[in-house]
Amino acid sequence: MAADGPAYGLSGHDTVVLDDVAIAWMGSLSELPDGHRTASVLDLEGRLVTPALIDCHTHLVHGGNRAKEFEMRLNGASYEDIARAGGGIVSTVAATRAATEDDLVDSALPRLDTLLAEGVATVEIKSGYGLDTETELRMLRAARRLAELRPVAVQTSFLGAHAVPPEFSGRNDAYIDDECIPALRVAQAEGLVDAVDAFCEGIAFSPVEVARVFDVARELNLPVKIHAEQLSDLGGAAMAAAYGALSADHLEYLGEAGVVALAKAGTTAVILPGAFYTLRETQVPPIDLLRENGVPMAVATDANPGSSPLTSLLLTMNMASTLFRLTPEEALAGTTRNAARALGLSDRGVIAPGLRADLAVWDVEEPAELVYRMGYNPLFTRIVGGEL
Ligand code: DI6
Ligand code: FE
Repeated sequence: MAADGPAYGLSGHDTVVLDDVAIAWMGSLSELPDGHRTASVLDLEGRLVTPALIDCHTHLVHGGNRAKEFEMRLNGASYEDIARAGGGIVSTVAATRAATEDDLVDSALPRLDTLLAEGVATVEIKSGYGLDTETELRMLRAARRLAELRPVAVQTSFLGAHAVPPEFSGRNDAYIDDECIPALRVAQAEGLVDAVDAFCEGIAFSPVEVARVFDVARELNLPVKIHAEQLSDLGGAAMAAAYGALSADHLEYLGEAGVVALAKAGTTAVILPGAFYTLRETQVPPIDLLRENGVPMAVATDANPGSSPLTSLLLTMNMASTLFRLTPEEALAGTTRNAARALGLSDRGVIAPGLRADLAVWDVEEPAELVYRMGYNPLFTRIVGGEL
């Protein structure tokens, strides 16, 4: 198998031996140890091999879509018009509550397939459009089912603190105590939760409210992550860092104190250019500060029906470079090594002996091509858990 030179964290080795689900050996073909000589050979004819891609922040499972609302807005409708027509996040909550588990799986599959076709082998999927116990559980079950239906690893995040549902309007504390936290406990008991996420924002939950959910996550031994500083700086990222958060995501309005807090805690910054683009945001996340402070940066689609109806991770990498000035090397690290970090997964995201044999093989001459093109898919093949 071909790999690239030393940059991009790629090995430069021409041969990788896969042992079942793991990488057993890598090096030069002329030095292949005797024990591996009987392995079957797949000649990739000099193609580029990278770790399989990881989309570490998605809301892939949900009912309905918001194309009508998109159209209304572009035809001049106001926010109130859209709300009166039942639009916004509440409309996705209603559609998700009305959907069966099969409906949720069926509607998510084409979105998932679009990601997989571009070399993705691990996807994080959040709940958060149910906002009642029954529907949050149904979303998480649907997310788990996707991993049985396709060769992909799914990491779930419980996002009960995504929005206040209409029946709790103006009663954030009651929602958190009486619905969100009990739902989290049940979901965790059923093995449906890998991490706990929350939307910390003026239109969602305050740092103090989120901390109450995170206290329960800590009690349940679940790692936390946070949507923070997307529209304003409430100090959500620093609060999450104090809980040892795996990641803080969005971060357009993150200030220097927040950056320093992330660096101290080893929290990964997940940047989401799809939401920035869709919302026509102009405030760019503090990339230079994150870089200077050594905060690992991941890049993800934020695939969701409202603020980021985006299911191309390659296009997302291009956006991260063009809109936020990540280097192509940083963009690729953002969907491999650092995306694995954002999920707390130490067994993937790089090509190294002992790690999962999740690889993407590309018809490109150099890695920057993966980031530079828009709307072009050079994937040759995907190897997931050692399987072609
Ligand atoms: N950040 C967002 O931009 C969205 N959720 C989030 O946590 C919006 C989700 C939606 O509009 O459906
Ligand atoms: Fe999100």
